[in-house]
Amino acid sequence: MNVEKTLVLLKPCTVQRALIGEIIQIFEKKGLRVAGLKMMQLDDAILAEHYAHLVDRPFFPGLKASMMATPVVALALEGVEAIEVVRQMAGPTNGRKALPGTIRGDYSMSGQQNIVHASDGPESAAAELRRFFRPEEIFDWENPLDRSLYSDDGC
Ligand code: IDP
Ligand code: MG
Repeated sequence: MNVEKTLVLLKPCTVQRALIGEIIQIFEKKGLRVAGLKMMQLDDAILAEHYAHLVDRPFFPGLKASMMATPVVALALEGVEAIEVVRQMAGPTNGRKALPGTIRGDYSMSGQQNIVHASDGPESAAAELRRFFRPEEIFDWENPLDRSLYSDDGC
């Protein structure tokens, strides 16, 4: 049973548009478990690390400013194959290209102000969870409803 944890950031555009609760509810309704949750103000250092693959792009200063405009909400979400499930739920980067039914497709008209960050694979999920959470801020809790979320073998 491939239970994974993945990192989601609710971006400042989401905080400003008062969509924090609505977006968290989408993940909860899907059956993803909230294993960690915190609000935090990002700075230059953490964004240079988090978006290291984009530091040389012309839009990087604007991206950084947009990610520091307000605090973000960081979520550690858990579930079977959670990393891929959450990426599918987020949809493609550009909200104008993302299909309706995805979070970006339903809530974003932008390639930058696109509501959520979601880890894109097992290595990045592990690194990003370490970047945004201390170990004691991520919780493993018993959920009796797991039996109605999954089959006995996790299917
Ligand atoms: P992802 O968030 O779908 O994984 P990445 O390519 O990793 O997409 O880019 C990280 C973030 O950088 C995007 O979510 C978006 O906010 C921003 N971004 C990506 N491409 C552009 C662009 O061309 N212009 C402005 N911002 C961009
Ligand atoms: Mg990415």
